[in-house]
Amino acid sequence: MSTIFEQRKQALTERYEALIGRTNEKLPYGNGIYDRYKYPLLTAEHAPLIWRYDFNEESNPYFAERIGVNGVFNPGAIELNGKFYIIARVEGNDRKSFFAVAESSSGVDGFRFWDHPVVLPETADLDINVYDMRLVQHEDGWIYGLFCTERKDPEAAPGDLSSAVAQCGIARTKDLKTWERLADLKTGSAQQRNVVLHPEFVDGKYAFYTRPQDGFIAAGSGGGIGWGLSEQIENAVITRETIIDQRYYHTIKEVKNGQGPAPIKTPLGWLHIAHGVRNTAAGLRYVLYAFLSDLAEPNRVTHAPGGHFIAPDGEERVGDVSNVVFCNGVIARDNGEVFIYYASSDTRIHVAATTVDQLLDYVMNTPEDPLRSYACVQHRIAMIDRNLQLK
Ligand code: M1P
Repeated sequence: MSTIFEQRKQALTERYEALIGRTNEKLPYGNGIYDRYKYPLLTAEHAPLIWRYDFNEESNPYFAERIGVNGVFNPGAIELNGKFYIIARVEGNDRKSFFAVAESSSGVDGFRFWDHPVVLPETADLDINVYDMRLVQHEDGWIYGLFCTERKDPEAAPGDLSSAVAQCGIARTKDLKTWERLADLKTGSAQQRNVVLHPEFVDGKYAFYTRPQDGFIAAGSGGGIGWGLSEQIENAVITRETIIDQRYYHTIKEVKNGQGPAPIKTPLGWLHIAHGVRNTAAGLRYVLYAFLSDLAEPNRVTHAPGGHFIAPDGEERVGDVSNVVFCNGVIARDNGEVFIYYASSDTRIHVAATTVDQLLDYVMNTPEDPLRSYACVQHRIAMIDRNLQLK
């Protein structure tokens, strides 16, 4: 007769292995721009059992979960030596996030976390929470991870336990295992989130996409996605920050926006995926949008399709922070395939598959947001009339 410990350990192990081994499949139809996959790639249930359960029967006779995982979301991504790696934001039941690497041979299923989460060195100003790492293979030879480091606001009034300061942390690695922490990015903005390193030098300098903001949540006077250069990456400083992708009234990015992963280099320009946020009676709604910028001047937007590119759909709509899709990881393969890794509702990770050709077609042929209902109708009627001629 086996013990409770043995029964539970065996049943949970079998369930875990079935989850990791599950084959994913493209959902039918798609929209001609990208294809979603049926199953999330990573969820809290994908966190290894050795992270959550004490495997010693004497100290854990019920095989009870000791250190729970609440969610796995907002992944950075990279392809190295033919393998696909996601660096996920893993949030414990205690609300603290950390980074962990999961590896797959296909990029669309079979993601398995390495045994140990990332040990991210700290600076003298200790991080309280870290999240949303953007992985960038930079032309200087390092893989950089830029992430949000959050600390309690030292200026907060007594009793205010919520005010926080977000800034951009920088770490680098060659193998995703050993990380060197550099000083946090310095800019003139009170807060920064969604900072991304451009993969190439621009005018011999390190180039950053930023998102200046006045408050921890509110962008305030922060007008959109910013851009700045730094002479060096160690003790990086941006002295001049300009807005390259502005927020607008009554658009999908009215309240705030932020660069997603580092942009993809194509012969026709840099392809960007970003998120836009608007307010609703049900709270903030996060969607993804895309745009193209100039090859020689990545800070000059050349094509800006109107509306969202990916919006929460089906189960994606619900989670810890509902009505959110967020992307900080993409893999553009040498054969033109693109895997977009995105999270839904601060809870789980999905993949959408497309190609550079499809993305270029999308950004170059989708009309810009004309900012008024009447003008939107004119766009649509023009297409309807062309189609009627072709029917
Ligand atoms: O909860 C939605 C997202 O909110 C923040 O993004 P932003 O700074 O653009 O508002 C981040 O905390 C992000 O992690 C989170 O998914």
